[in-house]
Order: sequence, then structure tokens, then C-alpha cells
Amino acid sequence: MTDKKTESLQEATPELGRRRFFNTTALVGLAGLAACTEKPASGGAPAASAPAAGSHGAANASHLKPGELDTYYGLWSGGHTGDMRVLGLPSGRELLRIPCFVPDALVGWGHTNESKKIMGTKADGNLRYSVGDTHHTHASYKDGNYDGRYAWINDKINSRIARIRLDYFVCDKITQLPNVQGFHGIFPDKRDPVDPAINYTTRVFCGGEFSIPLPNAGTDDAKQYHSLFSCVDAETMELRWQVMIDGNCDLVATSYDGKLAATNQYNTEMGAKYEDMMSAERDACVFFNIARIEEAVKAGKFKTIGSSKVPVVDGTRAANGDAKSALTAYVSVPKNPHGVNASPDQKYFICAGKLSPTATVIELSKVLEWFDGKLEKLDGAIAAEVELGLGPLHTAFDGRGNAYTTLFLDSQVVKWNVDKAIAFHKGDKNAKYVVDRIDVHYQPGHINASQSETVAADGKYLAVGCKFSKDRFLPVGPLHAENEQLIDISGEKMVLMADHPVRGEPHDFIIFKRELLKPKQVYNLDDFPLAVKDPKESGVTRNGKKVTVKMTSQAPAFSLREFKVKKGDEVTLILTNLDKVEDLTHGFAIPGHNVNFIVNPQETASVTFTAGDPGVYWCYCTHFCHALHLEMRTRMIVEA
Ligand code: RUQ
Ligand code: CUA
Ligand code: CA
Repeated sequence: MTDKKTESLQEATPELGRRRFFNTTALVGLAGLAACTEKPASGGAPAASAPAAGSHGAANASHLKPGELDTYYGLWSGGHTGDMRVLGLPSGRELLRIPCFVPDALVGWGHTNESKKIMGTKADGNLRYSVGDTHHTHASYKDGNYDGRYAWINDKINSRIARIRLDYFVCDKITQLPNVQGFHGIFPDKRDPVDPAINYTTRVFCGGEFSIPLPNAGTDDAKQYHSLFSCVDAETMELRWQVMIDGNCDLVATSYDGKLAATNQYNTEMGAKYEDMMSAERDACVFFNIARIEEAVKAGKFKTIGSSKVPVVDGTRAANGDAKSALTAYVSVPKNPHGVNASPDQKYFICAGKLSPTATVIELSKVLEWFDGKLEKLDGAIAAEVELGLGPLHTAFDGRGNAYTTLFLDSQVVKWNVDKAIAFHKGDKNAKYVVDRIDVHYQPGHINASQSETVAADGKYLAVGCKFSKDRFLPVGPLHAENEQLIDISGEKMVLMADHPVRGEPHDFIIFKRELLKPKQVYNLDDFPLAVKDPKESGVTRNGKKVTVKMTSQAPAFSLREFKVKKGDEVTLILTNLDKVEDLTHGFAIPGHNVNFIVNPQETASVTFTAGDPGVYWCYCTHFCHALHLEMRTRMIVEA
């Protein structure tokens, strides 16, 4: 491995290894940050601790005995695969992939009529989209902790938000955000800003990263583009309102009192080229006053854009100069910040610097004071701005006052104490805010700790999403796995516990106690309008060229041993799994007809296809269910 100290620009040659390449290219964007090529002296940074798995403090072992269950669930975004992954932690074992935005061959997502309806189809019945790019996932809250109802996940490409039911672990709704491109950050609120009885999530906030003309026609003058910050109703999944802002949105955070949401902005310059996006010394973290925005919507102070009916309020700087009526507040943060994260003590949002080697700690009570007209300068809400290292991206918390920030360029995680950072910022130069550093492998992006962004942050495990694995796993051709590392944070020093290869590109994740979920393992038959509740209802009905085939499955047989259709028929096949036993899933595949899907216990699913050439087609169960699984078949006889 190359030395992980930052390389100088002169060393940028085509032969450079990836780590070197990354440091040097990123440094082009760090012009003016010469001082930061040294490790920050401030805070008395200890040297990086060597990976010391198995040494002191490794109380959190990641290797479970056979049959032993994990103590935490992890929800991981799946990246290009457009799904959510469910992991058991600390083992890191992948338990399930929940398809959302992209078809999935195991469950038949994007093939069954039910899943196509959720994903969205064109007029011809085909899927509107079959690609996705999920980045961020967060779950619903009650009293500041996860309540196990829902999780949400974004699709950056087509600006869609998907909701996952955490009882059945399935995606049940997808909404496309109007007039938004590059939907990136996502965060549910944690309670209502006004009604104290609503102490749980009712809104989900979504940041639009790419600014576009609104409506999207005409001008190539990027200065006139805007981004929208959207609010989606957590239950109906419909848009409630949007805010038009200056600059762009990136990540999103919400306060525990429900009053504030915020998004960091790396392009306050409104540049269309990346050089332009880095021209300003400071960008911003823009705060949204939720109660005021909703009052403005109620009072009719909004417009709509294009064919969308969603109310859009004006959150631009020019329209919000008066604190006492402002809907938005732009706190300045250094050059091109990245993640913004809410500390579990409910007091701060922390913006990671990215192109600046710093983190900015913003005090929420001060932001509220500014909105009340009691704080003269908004930047007075900045409680600390301290150096951490090169390329800070995201921050997690242990509930003991410490923050853990990924340093992309340094390939490290830095543990730092928030109160001490504030003291240091106030002038106490003896305040040693950096507690520990650990090398990770390599170039970490997202980071999260067990229960991190809840009031129940427990400081046990820290997962780090390393964007490059390089030499950590057997080579498998040009495409490398990413490396997700698990770190024990129960002690003063961080201890590296495990490497896990993951298929690209998971981005973000949350980790929470297993007791918070109450998964159901058998569906309710009545939840499916098309359910075939009795095998006796099985059979074929015809309406012109439209044919409906109803069938049930009970191991090891389908209720129909054969069924007949005619060439060219539009066949809708409805299958209900009448087995009630946990873990008894059946599959249904038809050769030559592009059909394969599963039905879990008491589930109903349907597919529609055109019957092909005359002949016999053995439909068979694709999911091992019984000793006679191979015999579990039915014949589709297609007549001329
Ligand atoms: S972003 S590596 Cu899409 Cu979550 Cu920060
Ligand atoms: Cu039913 Cu295999
Ligand atoms: Ca910028």
C-alpha cells in the first residue's frame, strides 16, 4: 500500500495507485487548503491506532456461534440494485434484500401485477423504470427512537421515494417527486412541531440535489435554476409541500422537537461546472422552519410549478431576510460540505466539511432564537468549527458525547468529543477534542453507529462504508467489492472487528436493536383482494381473449393439475399460497413465458402474460418447499 499521507500534486502520474489517485484528484479541489495536508495539530490528535482485533475492549465479537442470533438489525441501501438490504449485526450476515426500484428475480418484483402497480407502469403496462440508485435509508420514529413501522429509501436517478413496511419487510408504496432531479438526502421527522400528541413520524423530507429550471424548459443559465426541498406525508406517501431554495440540497437532518429540518448545500454558487461549484469559500446548511412553512401553505402563500399541484413556498434568501417571518435560514459552513447529522443529545446538527478539513457544529436552540428575532447574526448559531482531518463526509454518535466522522482522503475514522470541540472553538486551546483515530480500508463515506441518530444511541458498534476495498479481498476481476467494516466503539479506543465485502454500492445504513421490530412471518389472507381462499375456487374463466386462472398452493401440490388456454390469450394467473406454516414459500415458473415469482405463506400474487405457441408447458414450483418439491407442478396446455 502507498503511504496514506496525502500526496503532493507533483506526484500525480498515471501510474499512481488508486489511493494516491484519489488523494491527488481531490486535492485539485482543495486548492487553498495547503495547511490541511498536515494532520490537524489542534486538539492534540493521537496517532492512528493499529487494527487491534481481539485486543482489549473487543467485547463486541462479530463471530457468532452457529445458530446464535444477531442482536441488531441493519438496514442498508442497495445502491444500483435499487433495493434495501437487511443485515444481522454484529455478524454482518445479509438476511434479505427488499426490492424497491428495480425488478428482482427471486420474488418476481416487477413481474407480478401487484409489484408493478407499486413500481409504476407506462400506458402499455410495462415498467416505467427498471434502473435505480438508492443512497439513503431512514426509519420512522416515536419518542425519539425507531418504532418499527416504516423505513424509507431514495432513488436518486428518477427522484422516487419508496416506503418499506417493517412488519413484512416489503416495499408498499413509491412516490415520484415532481420537479426534482437528483433526489438525494432523506430524513423522516421525529415529531410534530406544533401538536405534542403527535410524537412520532408523520413527514419525510427529501432534498433535491440537482438544480433545474422550474418549470424545466428553456434556459441554460444555471444561475436561474432552483432546487426543491420536498415534504412527503409518511402515511399517504403524497407530497404535502415543497420549498424553493437558493443553492442545492444534499443530505437532510431533522430535529427531535420536530421544529427544524436542514439540508447541507455544496453549490450555493449555482455553478453548472464543478469548478464553479467550488469557487466560494463558504457554502451553507439551510434550515427549514416547518411550522411556518405549513402556515404559509395554509394561508395560500404558494405557487405551483408546471402540471404539479403541489404547493411550493418561496424559501430563497431574498424572500426570507426578516427573521421573524422567515421560512428558511442559511447558516454558513465551509466550502462544499457533505453529511449533516443530528446528535442524540438533541442539541446539534453537525455538518462535515468535505473540501474543508472541518466539522461545523450548529446549535439548534440558537437557530430557533434567530427565527424568534433574538439572535442577531444567524452564524452565531455555530457552536464550533474544528479541524478533524482530510475529507470529512459523515458523522455518527455513541450517546456519550462523542462523534465519529469519516475522513475520505485520510482513510480514517476520527472520534471526537463534541463538548470539548465547542470549548476549543471558544478559545480553550487545551481542550483535546480528538479522542482517537483508526485506519479504515479504504476511503470511507457513510458511517453509522448502533442507534446513532436516536435518543437511545448506545455506543456499541460502528459500521463504516469503505468505498474501496483494493487489497482486502481475493481479486475477482476489475470490479472490486466494497468493504464495510465493523468497529467496536464500546471503549475509549476504537477496535476494528471485521471486514465485509459488499456488492456496490450501498451508501447509507442504520443499525438498531432487534427488539424494536416485530416481524410477521405469515401474511393475512384478507389483506389480498384477489385471494383464492378455497382450493375449490380454482379454475379458468374466460371473457373473450381475456382469461383468468385461479389457483392455490399447498405443499406439495398446486390446486390445478393442469389448465387450458388458447394461443394469444391474455392470461392473468392468480396464485394464493394457502400454507400457513412459517418459512413455507412456493414459487411459480412457466417456461417460455418470462414468468417466475414466489408466494409466501398466505400471500396472493398475480401475473399477466400472453399465451404462446400451442404446446404443453410444465409450470413448476421454483422454491424448495417439500420432499416432493420437484413433483410440485401443473401443466399449462396451450391450444391452437
Ligand atoms: S452521499 S458518501 Cu449519496 Cu450519502 Cu455521502
Ligand atoms: Cu412448492 Cu417447491
Ligand atoms: Ca461550493
